[in-house]
Order: sequence, then structure tokens, then C-alpha cells
Amino acid sequence: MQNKIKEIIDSAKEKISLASSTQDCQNLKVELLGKSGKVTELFRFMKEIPNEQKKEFGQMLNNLKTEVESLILAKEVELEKAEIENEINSAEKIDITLPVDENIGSLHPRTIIQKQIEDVFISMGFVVEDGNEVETEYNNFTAVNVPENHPARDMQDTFWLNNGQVLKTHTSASQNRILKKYNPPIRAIFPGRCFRNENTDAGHENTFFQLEGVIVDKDVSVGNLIYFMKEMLSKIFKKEVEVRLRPGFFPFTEPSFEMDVRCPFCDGKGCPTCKQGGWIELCPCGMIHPQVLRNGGIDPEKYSGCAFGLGLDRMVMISLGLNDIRDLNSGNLKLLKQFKLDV
Ligand code: FA5
Repeated sequence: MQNKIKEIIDSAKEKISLASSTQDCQNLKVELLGKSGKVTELFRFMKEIPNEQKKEFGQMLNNLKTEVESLILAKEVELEKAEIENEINSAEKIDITLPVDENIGSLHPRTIIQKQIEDVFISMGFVVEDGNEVETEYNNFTAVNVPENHPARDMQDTFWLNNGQVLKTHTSASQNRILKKYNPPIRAIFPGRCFRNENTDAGHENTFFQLEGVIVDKDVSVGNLIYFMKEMLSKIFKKEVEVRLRPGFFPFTEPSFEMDVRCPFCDGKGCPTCKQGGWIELCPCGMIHPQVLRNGGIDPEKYSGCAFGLGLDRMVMISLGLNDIRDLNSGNLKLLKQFKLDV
């Protein structure tokens, strides 16, 4: 047995000295110390050893195992060091003085403007909420006071899914969830992607973004709506702006308005952006209909609210002087990357 052990240790030493990579060391670990490794197999002789020699024999095998383990480990450390050094000295070097690849990404102009608007509203105490893109018929229509078979459902050409749900046609679809989530006073904005089954042109896309806002509190009035919108627009256009309201119609607001902003580029004198009219149609808005508040679990006798639904793409087009909304979804990087606004 002594001879067998000596034979194994000699052969192990030779193999370990010949190992030329850390992978060789891994293989040797399996060959010598693995389940059916040469060293492991010696332990099977234990049962043939007379009882009085068992302790001594066991100790010898354990010493052998430890010796082989440490020989492999020492070789592995040595080879690993050499491999790292080799890698450092190899021809494959990274030249940190090379100019940066000009094709790195940039934020989409819509994301930049959205973030700027969010920051203004956050500074006025609003929370920013997210909405679903696939919505229930209830949230998209019924909860915002559009009764079944009401012609108002045809106002927005809807992508219906086979399961009866819809691709959200407007961010107002999130109103009910948000009214239920927060107790008044509520100040929330919720930007989101909307979908309408309509033909595209320079002003219309089938996939576009809105940024909706709701304010619910005691004694909320149209004055609050005008104040918050003026504040937001003045910060975005970096100058004091004027807004006006015209009558509008939405089943979820009563009264409903269309808000226009005096053209911030020509101060109302007339320019291509405002199509010489001096005013830019900006966003529909109004006082939240009592039934919409009720659907959201809020007592309209105690609280009132106002809401607006800003067309985000439209806002981006106005801010950046773009003429065609389709550019925003075009993936035309040459065009989109020009806009590197501060964020
Ligand atoms: C609505 O969607 C209402 N939910 C807005 C609202 C919210 C009113 C809260 C009152 C209170 P409207 O369908 O007008 O309204 O759309 C709002 C804005 O979304 C439009 O002013 C326009 O800027 C933008 N928009 C609508 N349809 C498209 C489209 N196909 N492509 C691009 N932008 C669109």
C-alpha cells in the first residue's frame, strides 16, 4: 500500500508540474480528487486494513489528499497570475485616447420636454403617475362618463382588442384609478402613450402622447386650472405667457374648454408657428364632471376638480418648431438628435 501511495503522489506531482493553464489545474482536480479520482479511490482500501492500523492509514490518506490539494492550488495561483500578466501585455489594448463613438444615444425630444414639464409640476406639488396602455372599456370610457352606445365613443377611433379591452385612446383612461388611489386634495399628472385608429397626417399620428393632469380639492375653480397651466407654460417657454379659454365639449368635464396660448414666438403678432393667428391651440380642459368624481369614490358635494389633457407631441412640435408630427415616431436620428435640451 505504501508503494501505491508513493506511486500516486509521484505521478500527481509530475502532472501538476506539467500543468500549463488554470484549466489544466481544474482537470487535475477532477482526475485526482474528484468522485472517482485516484486519491479518492484509495479511501476504498480502508475496509481491507486491519482495525488497529485503520487510524494511521486514514491519517496518511488525509495527508496525501491535503498535499495534492495544496500542490494544485499553488500551481493554479501561479498560472492565474501569469495568465493575467499575459493578458495585460497582449496586443489587445484599449486606447483611451480614441475619440468617443459619435453614435451614442440621446434622449428623444419628447422625453426631454416631458421631463421638463414633469419637473415644473413636481415643483408645484404634483405627483407623477403612470398609466396602462391596454385599458378596460370601463376605465377608457364608462368611468369618464361616456355611457354605452353614446356617440361620444365614436369621437375617438378605438383599437379594440379581442378580449374586449382597448388600446388607451386618451390619458383620461387613468383618471378613475388615480381618483381612487388618492384622497383629496389630489394634484397628479400622468403622461402616457395613446392610440387612435385614424389616418396620419402632419398633425395626427395613430400613436401619440398626452400629458394629463387632475386637481381635486375643496373649492377648485377654473382659476386654478389657468394658474397652473400659465405657470407651466411660462417655465417651459422661459417667458410670461397669456392663455385664453374657448368653450369645448367633453363628457368628462362640465364646463369644458379649449385652452389657447398666445404665441410665445411672435408674442401674438403672427408667425409660421401660430399660422399667423397669434394664438396656438394647446389643450382641452375643464371642471371634472360630478359623475366622474363619484365614479372615483369622491363626493362632488364636498370636492370639485379640474383636469387637462395636453397633447405632448403638439407641445414638442411647438417648442422645437417641428412641422410634422410623424417625424417624432420616424426614427430619423439625424433629425431627432439635433435636440439636446438641458434636462
Ligand atoms: C382628449 O383626449 C381628452 N381626454 C382631453 C381632456 C382631458 C379634456 C381632461 C378635458 C379634461 P382630445 O381628443 O382633444 O381630448 O385630445 C387631446 C390632445 O391630444 C389634442 O389637443 C391633441 O394635441 C392630442 N391628440 C389627439 N389626437 C391626436 C392624434 N391623432 N395625433 C396626435 N395628437 C393627438
